[in-house]
Amino acid sequence: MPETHISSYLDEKKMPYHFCPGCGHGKILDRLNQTLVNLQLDPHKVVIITDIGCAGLSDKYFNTNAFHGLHGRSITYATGIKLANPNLHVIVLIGDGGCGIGGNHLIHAARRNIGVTVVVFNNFNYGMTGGEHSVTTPDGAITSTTSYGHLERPMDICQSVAVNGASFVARTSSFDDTLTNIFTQAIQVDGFSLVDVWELCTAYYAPRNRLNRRSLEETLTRLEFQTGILQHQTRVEYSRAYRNVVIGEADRQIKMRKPIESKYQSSLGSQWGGVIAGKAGMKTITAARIFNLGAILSGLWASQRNEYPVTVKSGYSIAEVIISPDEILFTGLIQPECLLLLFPESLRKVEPILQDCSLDGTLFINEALLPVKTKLNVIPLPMRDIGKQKYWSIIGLAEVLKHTKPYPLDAFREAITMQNEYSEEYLAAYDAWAAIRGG
Ligand SMILES: Cc1ncc(C[n+]2csc(CCOP(=O)(O)OP(=O)(O)O)c2C)c(N)n1
Ligand code: SF4
Ligand SMILES: [Mg+2]
Repeated sequence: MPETHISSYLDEKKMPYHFCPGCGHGKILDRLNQTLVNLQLDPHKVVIITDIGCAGLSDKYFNTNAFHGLHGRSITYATGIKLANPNLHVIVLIGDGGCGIGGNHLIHAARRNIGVTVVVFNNFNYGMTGGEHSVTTPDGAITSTTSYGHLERPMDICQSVAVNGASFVARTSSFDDTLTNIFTQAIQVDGFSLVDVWELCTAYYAPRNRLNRRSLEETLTRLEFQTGILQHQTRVEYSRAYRNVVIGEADRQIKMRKPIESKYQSSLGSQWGGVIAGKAGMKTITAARIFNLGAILSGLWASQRNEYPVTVKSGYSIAEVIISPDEILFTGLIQPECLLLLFPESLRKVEPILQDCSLDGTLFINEALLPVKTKLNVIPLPMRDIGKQKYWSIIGLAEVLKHTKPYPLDAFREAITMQNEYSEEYLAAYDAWAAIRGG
């Protein structure tokens, strides 16, 4: 509630409205203003979001927050604004044209039951651009694009949102004396609300189809489109539910997480990058994560970028890791110090690294893949002799650490124990490797 009574939410400097004489838009805005006056909403907490078209000119007349965007997208902006601050009263003013162009957004807003109010300025045509037909143009109607009579059935906006779960749905006309009351209920409902307001475009649709107040009501009857409050139900409102469930749970999980203490020392002086070229199902990405965890346990920063085909369970699997004594501000790996090549599935993908003459790195390679053409220093690894395929990524990284020493192997071993899954079998594989290869 504002501290002093607000007698109008309209900006007097902008008045009168710049609509054509008799256009229904002004009548609807008057009713909306009266609704805000009745409710005495804090103007700082009201956001009027307009779509495109003549209806889209409306927000500038109000002394509230406003947002004007692309045609058909007003409901997406409203959804974002309501999600950011559920305490706001978010009101969308949209034409029938916008409802066609952004029809899917209407349905999804209703399905989610996001707490925004949509007022449809339904004049059955694209007023602003010259009276073309829209999704609500009645069959038989003459418009600039349907000179011989419209052949399509008009979209029932109310039923479309009602069947998808809107909390409040009403249909009426701009001539309805109870419009303020309907708007009040729509704004007060805790959930998605929509009021479909039928009205006259006096420049195009009304003269072409001899539409006036009486024939507008006859059209409603002929089309068997019900009027009044069509749905009023209680459902959980989305923006509040999102705060409670998703943000609440995320906060809880973050608070539960223990920070990783650095217990080991690293002698790494500058950023170091490695590429692990594995195969789907062979835990390449898990092993890279463990490698990075070992780095963090050694006081380093770490980043990881994974790459695999859309068919995730077949083909190559590549992980790029960067570890550094300083914060990593760019996670792209341009010059890897090391390439660990374990499976033929990834060979083609790492070909550019193998062929790059400017690189002064080391290739740790499963010896079964030799020979390969490369300028890198090659260290062959007898993978078959030192462990099962499913542990090659872990064992291969242990070999890399043994030779390049960016941080101690003990940190890597501890990182293995910190995994929720696989830690026992990985540890057994690591210890068996250490016994054979002297880790
Ligand atoms: C994506 C996109 N397509 C087309 C247009 C052109 N355009 C501007 S206003 C308008 C018609 C608006 O009709 P409606 O939403 O019913 O509002 P009215 O003018 O009738 O109030 C169109 C098609 C646009 N701005 N953006
Ligand atoms: S063109 Fe139609 S919708 Fe636009 S202001 Fe004129 S009467 Fe209203
Ligand atoms: Mg229109």
